[in-house]
Amino acid sequence: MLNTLLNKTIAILGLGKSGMSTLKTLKQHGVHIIAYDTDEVLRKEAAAIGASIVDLSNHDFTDVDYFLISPGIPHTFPKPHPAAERARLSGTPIISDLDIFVAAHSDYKYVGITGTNGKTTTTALVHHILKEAGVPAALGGNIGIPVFDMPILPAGGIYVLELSSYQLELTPSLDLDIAALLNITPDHLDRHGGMEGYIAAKKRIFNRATKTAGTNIVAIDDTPTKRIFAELENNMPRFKNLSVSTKSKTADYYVSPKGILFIKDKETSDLSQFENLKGRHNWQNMGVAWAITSALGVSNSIIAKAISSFENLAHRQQLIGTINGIDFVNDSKATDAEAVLPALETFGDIYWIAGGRMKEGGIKSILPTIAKKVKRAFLIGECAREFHGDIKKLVKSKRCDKLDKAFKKALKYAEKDLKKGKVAKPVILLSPATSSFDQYKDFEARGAHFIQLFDEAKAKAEKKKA
Ligand code: UMA
Repeated sequence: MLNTLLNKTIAILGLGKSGMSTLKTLKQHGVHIIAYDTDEVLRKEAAAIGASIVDLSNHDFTDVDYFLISPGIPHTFPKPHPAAERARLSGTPIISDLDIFVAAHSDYKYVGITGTNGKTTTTALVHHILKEAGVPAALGGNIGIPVFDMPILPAGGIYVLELSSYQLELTPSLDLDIAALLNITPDHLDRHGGMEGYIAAKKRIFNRATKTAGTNIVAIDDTPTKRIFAELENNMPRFKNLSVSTKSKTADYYVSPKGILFIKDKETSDLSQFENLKGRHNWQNMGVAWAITSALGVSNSIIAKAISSFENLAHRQQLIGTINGIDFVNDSKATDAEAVLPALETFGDIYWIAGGRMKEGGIKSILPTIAKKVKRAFLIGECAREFHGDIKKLVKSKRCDKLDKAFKKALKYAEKDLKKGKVAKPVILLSPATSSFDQYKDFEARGAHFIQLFDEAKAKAEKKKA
């Protein structure tokens, strides 16, 4: 329990969502906290809650029992934050909010879900299915809900956690009942010293602090996850190891090219019926969510019913509305090329808004799909010039710098093409293939801006009609 921390000193670096939430909870339990953030407003807020404000970059950590670092601040690659170096020198464990939470609430069941793409949808879906099945459950982690903001559940409750590679590196106390991995493609490589480091971080989801039994679920549709599943079968024979696949018929959960889910070869459900979770990538998400909730004892009929009532999440292929026959889809969460593919594959006649701060590899790996599916591209942010260079011979492309301009131009061209009968059902899709940090606080702020522009355009169109 948190009382064991009563006479300890915890240093918190980064007072964003997770740091501030931890600070508030620990202060309520009388823990001594020293804290720092480069943002002065956050420092003042923390001081008002009772933290001692100390610049941790210059701190001698010998008086600190645990060093809690925000997941976005590097502690190893590309270069450790000076405070992380100091903590390491003095032997202070470097941990996350999750590590304190799970150690302090060890009586509950935990489900953890990771993967490069789809983890937010799958985590929210698992939580929704459990709720519909009448199981007390709470949702948190990388999904945007810091673990200390989750409610304390009644006995028998299940915490469903979305876990990022950053968090997995900082949570040695993790002791999941069910650990699930969706997919691994290159992402955050600078933070993990390359692909092998990234794979190693993802693999940590299967480490258990104490448990000697449980369930591991792996979607085996890419090379790294296939390799990891083989390792689990060899090294963790006392655990139940289940595979999910949209490619391999021998997987425990196999989804056929038509979307039929077979569980251990038995036809169980037609996943293509779920209009709220369109696209093949969602078959993988549903397959994994099905395997998790089934392992927790939920019946197939309740799972199917719950999936049909699931509301898809904001910023992930979120249909925000229609103006004069043109659909607007906010996919701001698609922060790398791999994450953009599902949206490009799902929609037709795409007027694509992309760009921002480029990730490793840019969009080179998806050029054939861009050429096939995009009618026109409108490029924004730091990498607009580079993306334009990549695609200008394949599709009509314009550099727009800011989202406002890209939105206006996309709408203008979609209206014109629709009027001329060049397209039947245009979709203006924000699916950036980049991080947002060159122009926005995060992908949510970028998506919110897109929605605001839509609301303004919709009001204008309605006024014109009236
Ligand atoms: N800061 C410093 N010094 C520095 C650098 C940063 O003080 O040198 C401060 C910043 O001013 C800021 C804080 O540290 O106040 C950074 O906060 P953060 O963004 O690292 O962390 P939180 O706001 O606590 O959000 C984190 C996750 N952020 C990251 O992993 C980058 C959120 O995931 C998560 O939802 C939240 O905890 C709740 O658990 C977001 C994310 O982008 C969605 N995740 C990545 C992803 O999905 O790809 C991994």
